[in-house]
Amino acid sequence: MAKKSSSAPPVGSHTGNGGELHQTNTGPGRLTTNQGLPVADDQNTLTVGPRGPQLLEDFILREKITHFDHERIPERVVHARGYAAHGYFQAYESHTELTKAGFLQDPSVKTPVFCRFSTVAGSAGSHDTARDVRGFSVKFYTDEGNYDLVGNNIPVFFIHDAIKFPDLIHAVKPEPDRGFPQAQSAHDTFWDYVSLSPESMHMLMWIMSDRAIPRSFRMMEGFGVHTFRMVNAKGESKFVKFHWRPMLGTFSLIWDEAVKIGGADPDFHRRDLFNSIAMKSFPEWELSVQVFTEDQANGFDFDVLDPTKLVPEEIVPLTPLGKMVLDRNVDNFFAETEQVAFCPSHVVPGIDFSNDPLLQGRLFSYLDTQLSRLGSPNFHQIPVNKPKCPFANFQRDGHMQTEVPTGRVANEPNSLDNGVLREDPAHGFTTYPAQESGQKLRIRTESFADHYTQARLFYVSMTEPEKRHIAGGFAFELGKCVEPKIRTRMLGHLNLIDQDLANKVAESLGMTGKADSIEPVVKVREPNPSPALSQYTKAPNSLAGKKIGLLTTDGVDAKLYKALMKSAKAEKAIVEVITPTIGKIQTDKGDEITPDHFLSGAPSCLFDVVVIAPSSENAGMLSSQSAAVDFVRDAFGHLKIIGYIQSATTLFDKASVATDADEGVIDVTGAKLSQMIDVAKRHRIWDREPNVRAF
Ligand code: HDE
Repeated sequence: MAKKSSSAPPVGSHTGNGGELHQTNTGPGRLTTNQGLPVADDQNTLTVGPRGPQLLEDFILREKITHFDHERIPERVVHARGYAAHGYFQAYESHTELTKAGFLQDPSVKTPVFCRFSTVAGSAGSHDTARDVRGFSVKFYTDEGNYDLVGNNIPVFFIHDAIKFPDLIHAVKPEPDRGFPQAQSAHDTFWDYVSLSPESMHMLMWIMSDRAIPRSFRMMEGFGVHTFRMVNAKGESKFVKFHWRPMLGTFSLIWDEAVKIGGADPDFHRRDLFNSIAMKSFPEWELSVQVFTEDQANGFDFDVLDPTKLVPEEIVPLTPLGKMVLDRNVDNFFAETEQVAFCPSHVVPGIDFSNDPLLQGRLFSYLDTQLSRLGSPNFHQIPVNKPKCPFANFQRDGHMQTEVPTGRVANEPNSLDNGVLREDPAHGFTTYPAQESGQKLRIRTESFADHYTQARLFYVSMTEPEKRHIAGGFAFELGKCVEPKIRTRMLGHLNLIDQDLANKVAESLGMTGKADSIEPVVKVREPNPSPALSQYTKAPNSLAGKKIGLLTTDGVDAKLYKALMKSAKAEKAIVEVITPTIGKIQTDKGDEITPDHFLSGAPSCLFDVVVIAPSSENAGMLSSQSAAVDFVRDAFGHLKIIGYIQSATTLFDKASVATDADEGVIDVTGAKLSQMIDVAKRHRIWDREPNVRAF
């Protein structure tokens, strides 16, 4: 007889902290088949003799492999890569005048939410830091049913009309003949399409800006994009635009840094969200609306139904509604993050739509795509999608029906079930009775025709570093286009947006004077800058939520280490220790430290601020490591605040970074550490940029 290998230890029943979202297991410790049969051996298939053929009879093997073979479902056609968490929303006060939506009435009520962030173009396995718009979807499990606010981190969109969406997405996805590039807009089909669609110009400015490479989901704004309606109990309606503002402030990566993070940690954003919540440093966002009447909207010099336009906050300021806190990681990525189904048509009484043609198209698309993605019209029964309030109707059957509806009747009206389920005209959803009339037309309204003024508005509202990055973004992406005609066409559009921007991009491409001449349909107007559009104008001076990387060695100065930990904690930041090897190190006082990373796996792009502090005995060894040299050089190139102690100077020499290069390179010996912490709150040394990246 062949000797049997030992079976894996029994698996206990899994109970996560979610309470309701986990699979049912049998008794503790017992592994079974899906039919509940206890499994005696889960490691060896049934064979004839010890080396003989496998038997078809082995139903345990077949059940396990068959289930595995069908584990994957289609990924989302857009927003395939995402990460999510649970939390709650709480209104600051009652907003009765504005809306009758129940979850905005009572400040003592915490409405559970599920929030998913995503990139758009890449597939589920792509990297987090691609240049892309980020999805920002929130499902509010309200007492009146689920409300889904399915937004993005950019307040405008590429196109006016839903009928163009498949073309836009086909253009940005990998080119169909060759199947690349993955998760990138920097290729011919994308730029060819958008350069032939002038309505994309405003969104392109945002996509080429720092907004498209956020530092963290926790430091990212969100927008409903379209104009929506809010309706109060008196039936009065106002238009609204939704805004989410992160309490930590809005911050971004530097492009070169984003590219390097893509290799060093493709899960950078999801790891960041997961770890923050696990450490109980819960991310928060304020939900606000811009509220305006139809009359006000008629007075604007753009059409509020046009999703390529925003309403400047200088014209309509934000009204804060409440706060969202994400305080619980998912128990199971597939069951929750992957299977969640958001849908812009999931509204509650008090929230309604506008005639934005992009929004109207979305109202159809989401349910439709979810039918094929989740495989059945019963996907609302999946725990993460299920309303937390009671729900009941006479919809029946279908694939994967998991409920057992009882009773003889599945129709209404009926007189057989004592009228249990009936409509509720007093509380049910009623559509706002907007007055509509007109011919049926397939045309583009002239009120959407100005494609350049708000693109210019965005550019002129930026700070100098933000402007530089936009120019750099265009130059990088157009430089990746093979067809020169795409570049000359785009330069023609940029000439209409801003001459200086167009010149910078043309110069970077070596194509000065090569722009196409493009005639706008309507004259480009000179907008008043909107400082609210610049993320760095309103960024807080703060280290909260950020990460300091301490590159050190055995024998690290215990005093410095402790002082750094203490200062970081006081600023709500964290310190992670990086050493050339991952084993424990000792301070000069003999205390043990377990490093968080070993050097070759943790380049400086993973940290917001770095401190280089080897012991004097090990400084030579550290400076002989190319990863350490790159660590310092990249931190400087990425405009980071760099702290150092004297023993690090050889390493700085090797990295060609002068220790007195600028105010961001700081000796942190003794009391000078607090000076570094203060400077680090500024996030980057923007003035360094022209010295490290000539434009
Ligand atoms: Fe989406 N979008 N979209 N979109 N969208 C989807 O629905 C679609 C648009 C957004 O985390 C899909 O379930 C059309 C704007 C987010 O699960 C699909 C149009 C905005 C997510 C779909 C748009 C968004 C999606 C793919 C043009 C910002 C991820 C998978 C009319 C306001 C949701 C799915 C999640 C997902 C269609 C444009 C946001 C195919 C047709 C504008 C955040 O239904």
